[in-house]
Order: sequence, then structure tokens, then C-alpha cells
Amino acid sequence: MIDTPRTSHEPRTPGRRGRSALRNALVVGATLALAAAGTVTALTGTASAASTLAGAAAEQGRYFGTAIAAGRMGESDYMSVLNREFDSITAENAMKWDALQPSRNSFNFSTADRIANHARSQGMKLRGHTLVWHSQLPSWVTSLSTNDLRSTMNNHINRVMGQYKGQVHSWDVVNEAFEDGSSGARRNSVFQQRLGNGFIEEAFRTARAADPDAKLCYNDYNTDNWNHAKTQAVYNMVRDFKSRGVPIDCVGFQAHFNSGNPVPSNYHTTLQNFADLGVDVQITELDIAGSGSSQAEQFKGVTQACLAVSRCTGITVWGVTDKYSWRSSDTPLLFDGNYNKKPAYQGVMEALGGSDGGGTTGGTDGGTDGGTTGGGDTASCTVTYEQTERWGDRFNGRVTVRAGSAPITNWSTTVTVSSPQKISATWNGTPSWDSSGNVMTMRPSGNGTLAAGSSTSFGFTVMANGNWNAPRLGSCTAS
Ligand code: G2I
Repeated sequence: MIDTPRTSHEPRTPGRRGRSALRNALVVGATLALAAAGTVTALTGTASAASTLAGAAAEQGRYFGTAIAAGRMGESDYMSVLNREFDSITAENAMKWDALQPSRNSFNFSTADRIANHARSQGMKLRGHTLVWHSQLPSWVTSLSTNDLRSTMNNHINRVMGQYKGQVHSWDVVNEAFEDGSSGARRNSVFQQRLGNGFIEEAFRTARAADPDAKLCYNDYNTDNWNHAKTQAVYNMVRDFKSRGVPIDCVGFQAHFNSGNPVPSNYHTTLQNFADLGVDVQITELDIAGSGSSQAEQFKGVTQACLAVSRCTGITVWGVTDKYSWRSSDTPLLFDGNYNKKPAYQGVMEALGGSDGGGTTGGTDGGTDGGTTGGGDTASCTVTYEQTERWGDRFNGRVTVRAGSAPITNWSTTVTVSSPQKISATWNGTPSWDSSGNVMTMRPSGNGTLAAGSSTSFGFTVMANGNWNAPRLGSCTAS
């Protein structure tokens, strides 16, 4: 029943139904085996988990979280969707400065504690949002002198992180410290005005000492497009921090998208470039205005972009249901106002390889790019990756190679796996390998001709050896 890795060049791509039948068969087989050993429950849990966002994400080694509003925690539908679908919680407002320290040295943790306690009771992770931010900042803070503000900022970090020490997996230490637009400048917040550029670094150093086990993130919006000045400015700050040993572990991409600010085609490039600085990346406040299959495609693309970056550790959507979204009229979330799963939900599940993928969205390349060469009417191509199947010890990947605006006669790209992963089979391409065996260069088998805009794909099997990270694609080169 359990097939062995193939060394042929035959594609094996059962449809969704076929895949889930295979998964069920494997689960049944494995359950029987484990039943003999008396450990059935773990596997039963795994089988049902894959039909939820958190379960499917966990199979990809990621968390899938949501922001929650404390005021909605009495609503049973809200709570049952929360508990069923998500394994990480961010307080939408309850851990912000105005909620926790409304007046000087008077801390009120009661609402935030309710959220933290719920996460703990459900075995969910907790993201901390946010310690130092110009918004939702009480007016008493904005009138402090420089020295007062410095000690107040550090005191706030120490008290809040102390309260949730050991519970928060990642803290947004500093939020939204850069201007929008083309300046790449720091935002003119009270922290910036009084403490200068150094406030960000100081906040991170204080945070590291306050809870050495929490991941420390810089979090911002409009940092998705690699070509934007704000993205570059944040990138340069993170690179500087890493080079000088300033403690920073992660960058949060809020990912509030709409038609004026769509998911950029170079989103994967942005996430990968930040990850290459040696930080984790997280999608922290995802919501996308729209509806139907176009919204679903965008959610799918964002999810694929995260999966394609091994250091993209998880996704958080900014709310459970459209009806309580901060921009409800944009219907930007995965569940509608009656807690029905939307096509957007199916889009995410398709990308995650979950068993509730639906099939309401078309296409396979929802916006992840693996790099481009050239432009205009010169030969160029792009590559996109998706995982197509997964078994207990391995997974299959498919790379789609698409010609740019000119026809091409040949192409090549690289697929890099991380040790101890090994590529054990390939199909529809001619591979060659570097000396480490981790970098596969793939060229067409036979004729590499592609008409402008058209695509082909090749596939491969990765033996996970315990590492389920997605492979990395290099640039696509065309002639
Ligand atoms: O603006 C969207 C998000 C951008 N990134 C940082 C996030 O922290 C931010 O979240 C939103 C919340 O979703 C809103 O719920 O932040 C807003 C404030 O900047 C939140 O709105 C506030 C309202 O402005 C208040 O009037 C209201 O009392 O929510 C409060 C609680 O409902």
C-alpha cells in the first residue's frame, strides 16, 4: 500500500480525491500498526487535524493563527471556529500600550490575561502585539521628556514581557516605525522625536533581557513589495542590526491587502531576502479585501509564498470572521459573517495541502515568484513552486516554468533542498547536481520551447528525513 520513492520519470499526481484517499489509506494502515503498539490516539489526531487551517499548516511545519477581540470571547460560534481552526492567537487590541498601561505605572492585565489563558488552555501559541508603537499610545506618554520617555519605554517592555514570560512565542517589539511613500524615513513618532533612531535598537535590547526565550520581531505594513522604499528601509535596518549583533529574530509582514495595494508579484522574493539576513519571517495580520475566486487566489498565493520560504514560520489572519474585521465592509477574512468557510479558506487549504481544499479556485501559481530574468520582449521566465503530495517520510513538489512576454527555446532553474533532505526522484526534466547534492539544476527534457506566457512543469520527490521545509527556487534563466 505504501509506495516507495520512484526513480522513474513518470509523474504521479493523483487528483485531490485520489490524494485524500491515499492519505486515508495510509492513516488506516498506520493506525492499525499503531493499534498493535497501543498508541492510536496520536494518529487519529493527525488525521482530523489536516482538515483545519492549523492542522494543515502544522503538516507544513507552520502555525496558523488569528487575531482575536476579547469582547467576542463570549460568542460560542466565534470560539468554536477559533478553537477548531487556529493554533496561535494574537490579541487584536488587548496587549497594546493603551490597554495595558492606561496611566503611568498602572498596569491592567486582566483582558490580556483572559486571552493568554485561553491560548494556554487550548494549547495554542500566543503572539505578542505590540510593545512600542506610536498608535494606541496614551496621551500621558506623548508628553514625557526624553529621559522619562526612555525609562518609561523600557519599563513598559519589562513589565509586559515579564507578565507573559514563557508564554509568548514572538513579540512585535516595535511596530510601524517607518514612513510610507518614497522617503524610506523613520516615522516621526514621539519615540523617534525624543530618542532618535536608537529607540528601536534600545527596545530590542531591553526586550531580549526581559524574555530571552521569546522571538523578537519588527512588524510593519506596506513592506511586501521588494521594490518599495519602505521595504528597503526596513531591510537595511534589519541587516544593520544583524551585522552589529542587535538582537532581532524575526520580521512581521502585516499583509493588509486590497485592490490599491495588491499582493505583489515579488512577494516571495521579499520574504526570502529578509529570511536570508538570518531572521524568521512571519505573516502577522493577513487580510485581503475582496470576495470569491480572486480573493481566494490571493490568499493562496500568500500562503504559497510563505511555504516557499523555509524561515517563514507561520501565518496569522487579522480576525476570525468578516463581521468583526477592522475593515468589515471589505470582507477580507476566511470566514463570512455566519462563520461559513469562504473560497478564500479553500484557497489557503489548497496551498497548505489540507484535506478540505474545496477546489473553488483555479490555477496553481497564485503569485509566488522565484525570480525573473530580463523583461520586455527578451527571453525571460519565472518559476513557481507548490507541494503536490505528502506522505509520512516524503513529499512531492511541482515547479511551473512560465515564459515571459517573449517565446523561449530553452530554460533552466535550480531547486535547493536543505540537509538532511534528499531529492530521490524527478520527472519531466533533466536534472544535474552540485557536489553537495542539495542543489539541483533542472533543464528541459528534450525541447525547451515555450510560447510567450505559456508554461510547463517538472516534479520531484524530496525525502524529508525529518525536515519538511519547502525547497528554494533559484532564478529562472531563459534563452
Ligand atoms: O489597523 C489595522 C492594524 C494595523 N497594524 C497594527 C494593528 O494593531 C492594527 O489593528 C487595528 C485593530 O484591528 C483595530 O481594532 O488597530 C486599530 C487601532 O489602530 C483597532 O481599532 C481600534 C479602534 O480605533 C478603537 O476606536 C476601538 O476602541 O479598535 C478599538 C477596539 O475595538
